[in-house]
Amino acid sequence: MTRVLTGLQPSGLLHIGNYFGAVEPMVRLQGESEMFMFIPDYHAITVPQKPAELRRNILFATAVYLAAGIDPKKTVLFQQSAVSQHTELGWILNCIAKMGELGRMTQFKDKSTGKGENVSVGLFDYPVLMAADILLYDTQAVPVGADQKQHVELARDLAIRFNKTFGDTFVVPEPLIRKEGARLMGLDSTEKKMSKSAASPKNYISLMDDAAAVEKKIKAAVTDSGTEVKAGPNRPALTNLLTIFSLVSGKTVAELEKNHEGKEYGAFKTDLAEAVNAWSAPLQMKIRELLADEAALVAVLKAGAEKARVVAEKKMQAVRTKIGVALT
Ligand code: ATP
Ligand code: LTN
Repeated sequence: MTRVLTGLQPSGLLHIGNYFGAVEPMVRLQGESEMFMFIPDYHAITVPQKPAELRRNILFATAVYLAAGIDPKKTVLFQQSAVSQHTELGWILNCIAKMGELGRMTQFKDKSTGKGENVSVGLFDYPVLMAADILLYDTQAVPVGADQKQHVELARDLAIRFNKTFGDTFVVPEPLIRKEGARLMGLDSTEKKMSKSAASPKNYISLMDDAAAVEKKIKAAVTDSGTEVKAGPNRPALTNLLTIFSLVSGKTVAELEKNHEGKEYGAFKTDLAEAVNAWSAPLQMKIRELLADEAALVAVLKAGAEKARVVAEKKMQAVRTKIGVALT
């Protein structure tokens, strides 16, 4: 069975790009793979967080995964900070990672631009902790959106480097990036991906947006010149909207184009907003139900951490021996 692992930062807001890029692929793989899904709360603190909010966001993320269909009997679901082997391996990998390779990470460049020296060391070091998350579990496949490919490649490089230096220890992981929907673009721009840290909320559709907000955002979304509801290489805006439509409705882009032949952008957008809302309403209801029982969410994470710890500690024992710090 393939070992699969992913995590999404608990930032309080999840948009449909996050959902289709990383959550839904996990749900689909359940049952046919060995699944690990965790909440990278120590990644979240690479930028300042208010403690009470972070706590709430960890519980929210847990509720979203469960509502999406992650089954704790089939997926080991846990909090990163509850398994201290992540930070322990992170430190060791820090000692083989190079400043140069981390400096080339585009996410770091994007997030640090304009901030001068005033960014945390953690933000720079973020991908090394991510490599530790992946390598601890002998992960073979990492479902992520296209933007995280470079980070998974760093995890590969570090695994190969460690194995060469100290002997075979880590499985070399592969990113698992879906064909359609691995990089949903912002609604307000065809140049930038949908992103929770976008300047305007018009950039994204949050999983928790109500029907009116979704309609407003979709109505305001940029379109391509012309009037046809058609995807194509020179039609980035309609391609993006049709991709979203296809993801939420399960219909193919070709089918959707056919259904909207001769219709104007306005009517298409109304249909799209309806489809998004029909998809998100039951999900939102489940999320709210789950959030109402905080103790149950905490119990799920606790049970998951116990299982994860066993796997992670076994790997760490091998690592400590290989590098020479284990004395007995
Ligand atoms: P930020 O923009 O603040 O960095 P984000 O929206 O990119 O946040 P992350 O928490 O970095 O979200 O990503 C969580 C997961 O969602 C990752 O696997 C990432 O690749 C995926 N993802 C993020 N944005 C998109 C997108 N626009 N389309 C598809 N997948 C995405
Ligand atoms: N960097 C990822 C979150 C993340 C992750 C991981 C994803 C942290 N550790 C391990 C996959 C595997 C992001 O979504 N921004």
